[in-house]
Amino acid sequence: MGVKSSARPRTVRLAGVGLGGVLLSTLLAGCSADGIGDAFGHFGFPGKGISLQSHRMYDLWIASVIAALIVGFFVWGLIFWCVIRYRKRGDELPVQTRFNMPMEVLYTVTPVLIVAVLFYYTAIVQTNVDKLSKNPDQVVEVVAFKWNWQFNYRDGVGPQARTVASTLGSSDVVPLLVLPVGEKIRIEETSRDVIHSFWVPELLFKRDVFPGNIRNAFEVTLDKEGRYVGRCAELCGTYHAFMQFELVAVSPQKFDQFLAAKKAGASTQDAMGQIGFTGAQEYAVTTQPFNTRRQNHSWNQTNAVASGASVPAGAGQ
Ligand SMILES: [Cu+2]
Repeated sequence: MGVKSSARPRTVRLAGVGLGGVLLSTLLAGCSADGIGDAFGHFGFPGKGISLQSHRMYDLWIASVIAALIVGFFVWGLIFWCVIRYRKRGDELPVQTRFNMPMEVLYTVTPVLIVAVLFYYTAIVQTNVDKLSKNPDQVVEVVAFKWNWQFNYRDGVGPQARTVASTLGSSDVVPLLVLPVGEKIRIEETSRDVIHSFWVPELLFKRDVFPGNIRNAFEVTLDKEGRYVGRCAELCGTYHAFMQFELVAVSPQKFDQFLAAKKAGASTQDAMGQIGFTGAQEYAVTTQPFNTRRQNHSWNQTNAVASGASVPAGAGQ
């Protein structure tokens, strides 16, 4: 009797799992995640990203959310169906279906399958994003320090390569990282003091910058010109929040001109001027230098004293 009454839900569940699996595989296999993401505000991501690598991560994210929603709607549906179908009708004890082995196996196997599928696609995307090519088109060494950035354009890969041009950030000028679209760019990271983290939200990617011998490297191929804010994403001290930079993605022709100007001794702002950015455009447009001078109103103590004075007697500390 117990087996008979549980037969229908099990069939429904099996059918649902099968359907979910097919949908999940189709979506993760790369059918149009873009359109769905657009329609639902990218499900929390800042957008599709500006590099080939970020598009892969974006597709994985959208497909994973959709897979989760499919499972979610299925489970919510079953819950509401049970609540209504099996609501209390009298004092008689309902049919007990515990120790139903097929059910128990299904409960165990289904989540394992879902995790395995998600793991499989995550591993593929991660391998792709972490892949380093033998001969990148550009190599940039990112040097982080308290509390700014230096970008060194290099003539090869590894610590033995030479720096051919450099941009150093200061408290007055936000450093610009000018890079070409459509080329394989290797970023090599090193820090002068503590651990920082290189983060351009639009790349949908960040990577820690370590001091010492650890030289983290990754590659991006940008596919959208524009200007994008970059930040330090690892709490590194008092002025951590001031560690901003700007990624300027330009055409390869403009990049070559920019680099030639830098090699000839031009400042980054002058070199920006030579490739068509004038006036305020020579400087960062997505962020601005912070005021590094501490002032009275930026100290919490001032407020603490003011509010402390208004605490009624006996209200405690
Ligand atoms: Cu930092």
